[in-house]
Amino acid sequence: MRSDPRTHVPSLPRGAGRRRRTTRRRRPLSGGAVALALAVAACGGSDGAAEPAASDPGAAAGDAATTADPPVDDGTPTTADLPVDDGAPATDPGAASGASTTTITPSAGADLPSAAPGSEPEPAPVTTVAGPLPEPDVRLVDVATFAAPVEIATRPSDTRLYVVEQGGSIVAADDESNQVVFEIGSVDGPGFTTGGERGLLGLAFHPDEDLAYIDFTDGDGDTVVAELAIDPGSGRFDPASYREVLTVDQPYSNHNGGELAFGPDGLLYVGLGDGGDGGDPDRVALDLSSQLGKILRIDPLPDGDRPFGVPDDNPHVDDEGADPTIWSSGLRNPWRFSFDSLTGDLWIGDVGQGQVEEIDLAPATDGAGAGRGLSFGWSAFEGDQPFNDDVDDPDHTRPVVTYTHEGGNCSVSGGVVARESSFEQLNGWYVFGDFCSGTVWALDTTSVTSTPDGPSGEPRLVEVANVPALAAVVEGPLGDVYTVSTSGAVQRLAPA
Ligand SMILES: [Ca+2]
Ligand SMILES: [Ca+2]
Repeated sequence: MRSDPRTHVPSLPRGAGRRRRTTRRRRPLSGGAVALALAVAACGGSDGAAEPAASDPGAAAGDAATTADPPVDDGTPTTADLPVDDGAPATDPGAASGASTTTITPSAGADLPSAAPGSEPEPAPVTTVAGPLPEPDVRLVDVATFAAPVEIATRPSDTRLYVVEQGGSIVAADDESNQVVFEIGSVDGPGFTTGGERGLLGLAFHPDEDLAYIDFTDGDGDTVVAELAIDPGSGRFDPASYREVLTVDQPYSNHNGGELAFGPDGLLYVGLGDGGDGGDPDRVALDLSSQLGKILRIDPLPDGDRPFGVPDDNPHVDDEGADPTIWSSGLRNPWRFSFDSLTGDLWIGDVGQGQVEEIDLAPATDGAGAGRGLSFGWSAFEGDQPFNDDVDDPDHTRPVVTYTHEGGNCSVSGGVVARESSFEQLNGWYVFGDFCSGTVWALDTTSVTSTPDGPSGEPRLVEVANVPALAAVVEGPLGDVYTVSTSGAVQRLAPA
């Protein structure tokens, strides 16, 4: 069913005042494919070691009974999708201390800008921060342990971390307290399914209203986005206020997306995977009549008698047969994405099939609009490699970073650009990682950009930490950056 585009979008005030908005103009850069594979020196895997631990169903160490069977990709045994609990301990003190530099080697056939001495340097992307950035020397500080945490959200005017537990709870935590503010079982809703890639997967707070939005898997295995009112003082969710905003049929148990994020425009972005199985069997990701394999953009407040509004500047509102909620397409499982709080750029970690993981960058224009109408290529392409040859997407936005499953990698967990961290050397770096290898990388955002002709610049990546079962890298309420492991640990990036 196609809902009608709304005729008017309220001009929503911006969120919390600490966010800065600046204008960044990008110099048009000539193309030049920058398809890079990361060869992580510390891992050095050269054989089948990248096989994910999905076949280790007993490994969910210490998780509460309601949470987290280790996710198993039920479609393709060779495919690892988030989250796969590899059973590793929540913390590895030895791994947390040493930063090392990631070696970047071009993949076969990569068309790289020349780095030969004396050659004309690649013009640096124009940003508000000059690069190259000083390299951060990272140590991980334990914050607290939770039951299969998969995400952290922040609430305007609240300095607590809102930790999302896959089994259905949300815990507001700070140095002095852990308070359960929501349990999915308290609502009169459509049921709940957890385990594997299902469960309570996403949370975002409205920038201007005392409302929270959750993304979870219902009793039928479908994706639901729902709204709950919050007590502004305690942050507790009111179960009686539960209201369903959006339901999306899920044909398979995996690839459910789960990210919810309010953009710089005050609208809600919803990440949805391609529905699951393996290889996008129904070819939905490039099909604009399907909400699967997309990032949607909605105004989650009721619009007349409709449960949400469709912004009239969504890219496909006038396209016959297209779903008007679609913002970006061609995604396999955009498990975690975020907006750069300084630039408005959209950064997506899109989980690969069996070979290649990718980070996508969609630049904003004057601080907004990042990703509008863009396709990211799946399933015509997996990362920088052709995939299904019966679909085509020649003009898709190519990833700025790719890495292979060598060395134990299996599934990218998208992260965040640090901008206001008290760890000042981290600011300007996009921090992300891999679920299986636990490798956490920082990407110097001044080293690369994305143009209509393709990515430009040579990604400068530093391996900064290791977090087994890494589900997310997020920005906390005061700007610091945290890692989230489904094994339980939430840790903060701090100077070594
Ligand atoms: Ca699914
Ligand atoms: Ca892609």
